[in-house]
Amino acid sequence: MTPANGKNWLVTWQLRAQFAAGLSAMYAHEVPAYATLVEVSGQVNADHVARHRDAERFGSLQRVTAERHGAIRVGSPAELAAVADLFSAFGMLPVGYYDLRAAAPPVPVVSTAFRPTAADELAHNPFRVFTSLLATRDPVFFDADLRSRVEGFVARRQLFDPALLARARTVAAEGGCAAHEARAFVAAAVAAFALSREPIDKSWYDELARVSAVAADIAGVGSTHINHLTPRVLDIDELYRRMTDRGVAMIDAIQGPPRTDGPAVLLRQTSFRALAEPCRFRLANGDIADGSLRVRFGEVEARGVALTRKGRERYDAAMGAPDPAAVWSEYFPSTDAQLAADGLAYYRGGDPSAPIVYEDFLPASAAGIFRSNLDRDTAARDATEDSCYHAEWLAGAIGRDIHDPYALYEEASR
Ligand code: OOG
Ligand code: NI
Repeated sequence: MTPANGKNWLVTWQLRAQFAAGLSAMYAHEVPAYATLVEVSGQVNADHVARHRDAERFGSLQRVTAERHGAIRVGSPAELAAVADLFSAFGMLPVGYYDLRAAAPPVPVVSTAFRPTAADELAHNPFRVFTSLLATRDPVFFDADLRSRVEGFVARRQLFDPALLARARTVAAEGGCAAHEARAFVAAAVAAFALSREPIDKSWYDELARVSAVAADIAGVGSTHINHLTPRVLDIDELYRRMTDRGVAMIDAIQGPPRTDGPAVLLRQTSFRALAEPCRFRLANGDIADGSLRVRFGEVEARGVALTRKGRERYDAAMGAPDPAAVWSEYFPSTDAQLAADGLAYYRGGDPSAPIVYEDFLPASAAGIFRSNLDRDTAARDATEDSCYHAEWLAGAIGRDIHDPYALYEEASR
């Protein structure tokens, strides 16, 4: 029987919306500061729309207020391939390649983002998940002995029930599933990203944490988890003030482009550390002891127009200045019309009143977000980087195309 989009059948974007809402409900329940963030974001957005005539040019109040991205981290290409299978059921495909090892200081991961790619899918629900893979092959971070023990540990664990993955592949192939089956499928997918309460092997976790807090978070435990879920706001400076007024200690700065009078470009983000959460450790003598870990945090973002390659080069140059805000106008014009005319940003059909929203991430910001939520940076070893991580390697390792974000923006602009 060919599935039709009726009330007995849910299509991909409807499942994606349920998945995002399910994760949000779980996260709000477990991380109270996230619930505060969502509440304040909603207020900031409503106030902003009430005061600014063109406030919805980057998306309707409804889309922006419902919008989220999440982040997860995995330990091997096989795990990343499983994530790709699961997310494909929700119409989320890998887009972009981010090498956070190139950040200063480096983070030992390479990443992609799973998201819808077609304009109508994005309009229905743009949920995306930034997904990082631990760079065990890079000798700058892992010596041969630790690498093999980490890879062995990861190979022995199972992040997802094989039945869930099989179901996801079927849902992806059929473009949706029967309404009466959706609840159980989405609930199982959401549950796979809950913070596990299983005891954690303390000596293994501590050994990894001494090398890299990211390695411990990824490979020190038997499961993966959503480590943040990010609402979108129309005015991130105002959000920052209001959260600070509520007593939530935000990181020092907003990452990404400075606030300017001209059109918002790319992505601005800020975050706060979540509180320590209770966990259980298994000690060397087999005893179980109560402990705590700070592994989940809060983040919020504002999105602007997507930049072309030429615009992105300008952006990177401006951000290289000691005070990007001070020199911004030397790099970017102050109107959409000029951004469009100069070929710096994407607009639908070239119409400067129709900006195309940036749907992706920024490596420097991502590294900053990682860092701000870790106790210590990763120590780089004195070794030659010969691991050959790159976008094509990642695509091959997970057996899927990794979409080029520029190609997607080009397509949307035509
Ligand atoms: C991902 C950090 C990157 C963003 O919004 O740039 C990120 C992580 O901490 O796992 O989510
Ligand atoms: Ni994030």
